[in-house]
Amino acid sequence: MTVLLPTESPQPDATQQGAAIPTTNAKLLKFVEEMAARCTPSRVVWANGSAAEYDELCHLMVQTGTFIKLDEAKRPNSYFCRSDPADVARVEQSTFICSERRSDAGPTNNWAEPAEMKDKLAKLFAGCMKGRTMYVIPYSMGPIGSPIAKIGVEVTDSPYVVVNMHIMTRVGTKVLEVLGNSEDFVRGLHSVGAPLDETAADVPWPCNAEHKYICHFPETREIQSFGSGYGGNALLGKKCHALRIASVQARDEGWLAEHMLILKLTSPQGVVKYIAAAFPSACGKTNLAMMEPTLLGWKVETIGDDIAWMKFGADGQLYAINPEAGFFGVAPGTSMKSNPNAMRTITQGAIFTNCAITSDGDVWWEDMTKPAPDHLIDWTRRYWTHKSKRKAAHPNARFTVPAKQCPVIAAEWEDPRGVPISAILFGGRRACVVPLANEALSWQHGTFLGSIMASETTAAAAGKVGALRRDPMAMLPFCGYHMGDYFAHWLKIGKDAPKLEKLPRIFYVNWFRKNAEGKFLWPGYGENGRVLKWVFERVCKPASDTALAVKTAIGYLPKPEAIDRSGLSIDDKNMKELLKVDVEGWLAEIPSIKEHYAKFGDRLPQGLTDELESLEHRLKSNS
Ligand code: GTP
Ligand code: SPV
Ligand code: MN
Repeated sequence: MTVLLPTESPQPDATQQGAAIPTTNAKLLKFVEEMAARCTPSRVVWANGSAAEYDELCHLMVQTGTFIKLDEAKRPNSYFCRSDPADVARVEQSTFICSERRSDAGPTNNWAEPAEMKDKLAKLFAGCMKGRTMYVIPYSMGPIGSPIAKIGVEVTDSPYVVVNMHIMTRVGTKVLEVLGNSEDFVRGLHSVGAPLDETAADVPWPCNAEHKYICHFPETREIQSFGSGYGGNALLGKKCHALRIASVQARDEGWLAEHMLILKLTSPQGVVKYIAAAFPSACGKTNLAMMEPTLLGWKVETIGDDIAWMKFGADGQLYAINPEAGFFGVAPGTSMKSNPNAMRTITQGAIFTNCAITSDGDVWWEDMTKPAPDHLIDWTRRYWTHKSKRKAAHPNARFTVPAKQCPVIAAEWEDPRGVPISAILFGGRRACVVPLANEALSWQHGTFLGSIMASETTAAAAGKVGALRRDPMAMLPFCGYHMGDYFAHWLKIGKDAPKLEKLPRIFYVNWFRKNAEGKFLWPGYGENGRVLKWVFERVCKPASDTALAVKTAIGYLPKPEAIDRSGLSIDDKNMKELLKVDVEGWLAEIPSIKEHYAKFGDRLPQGLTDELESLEHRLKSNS
């Protein structure tokens, strides 16, 4: 860790602390100087990404009461942290795309004029780091030095952010070496927005209850985030950089930055296919990415669990990389039954935020074990017993853990060339209408299916949970530009594909179908391997092959016997329900799709209007 010149009370010779500024990059130095002058921290520290730095900051946070060290025998090198109850998730209503033109942010994003927003933010950031340390975090999204990696620098006053960025990205001096004097880096400014008076004691989770702003300036590749220390609001490499800013770069440069997991599927014969899947927040990406298929002989290994950057290779195939280095996964619901590989990943070296703690110094959350422990301290720091009516962990409680600790991380997960994608899955939480699995009729039809995706909202974002909303490609909160242009970009990727026959095939899946009593019809988790097997078998054959699927009004639906049910007790009635074309349900949905599409005005590509018309036509001639 490099400790440098305090901006207020000057220290005689910072370099005597062994602290040379680790870069001569003029643009970066200017950025850091300007941010320090604006935010007036008591000192500036350049993060070097070392294990010693990580330990030192964790230790510091134990001393300040932000972290609790978990029992070393139970969960080595792991920490527990509780946020302010007012700072528990992404805040979509406070997230802005400040493009030069309002129309470039589109109807699905909050927009503010960049200069006006910068003025407003300048007032909030002025002096906001008083009494705190400003950390400078140079990070790489993607393996350091790889041609597909992108560099960012996050300046923050939160040591919690520094240690989480250590896990989630590649941080440190090596990044600066690769950056050299290049001006090509994303500039991120983050503050919890809670200046410290000399007299006032700090709180365990400083944040700003009144003012939260997560702002993106796509044209100048800048991010300014104020007031929240939680997840995607504060770890700027993740949603802000790798999705909102990167999606704009991807549009300009002809690639895709997507909210997708990447998995490696190996058949009993040893044949490998790579699959990417876009599900909205808290809808099953981490679970699918590291699941253990119940079907004998099939294997899933993880490449990534949240974000995929995809580009065409010289061979005409779409290749995907995971730009992240860790998982920031939903804790509640994670158990040896639902996601054993996640449980094995977090046995050590992890940070847990907003879970409950046990009396013997370990963490707990809903469904981790059954029954629940008799008593706990819950995420709100209150005594909790299994009779308490409230949840012990916040529904958006998360673990942060290095990807390399995952026992099923694929050997090639850091291959800078990425992995060739054979199938793209879209999916969400839909209690009805959408079948268990369905293959798009074409790339354009697949883009259509992605564009009309709907899902029930979850605790990953502040606001109502369980409300059905359209979340195109699971990118509603993450697309950095006009969603109509984003659809057009997807269609263009399909049209410009160097080799059409090598384009990934597109599927729509739904693990969340419910019966009249509100119970899930499909067992999910490891049983989803049965659907992956069908996807695998489909992509091994041309789409028109009718051995495993029947062409219907909504796409290529699995034939009932095509989903392997060996060893699974699910009755025929449920299976029929899961695999039916719900003509009435789809017809009833058409007006809402039209309403959704109307928002995009003349920026909705014709190809999608055509698809909607054809769907309506096919459904009507079917019924
Ligand atoms: P983000 O990190 O927010 O982007 O979420 P994610 O898409 O990675 O979600 P994750 O895999 O963490 O899943 C969140 C919750 O979805 C889990 O805790 C489960 O409760 C539920 N879930 C995941 N897979 C399944 C499934 O196959 N069936 C059912 N019924 N629920 C599932
Ligand atoms: C999501 O909400 O999709 C997440 C968590 O992956 S956060 O990093 O907070 O965005
Ligand atoms: Mn996510």
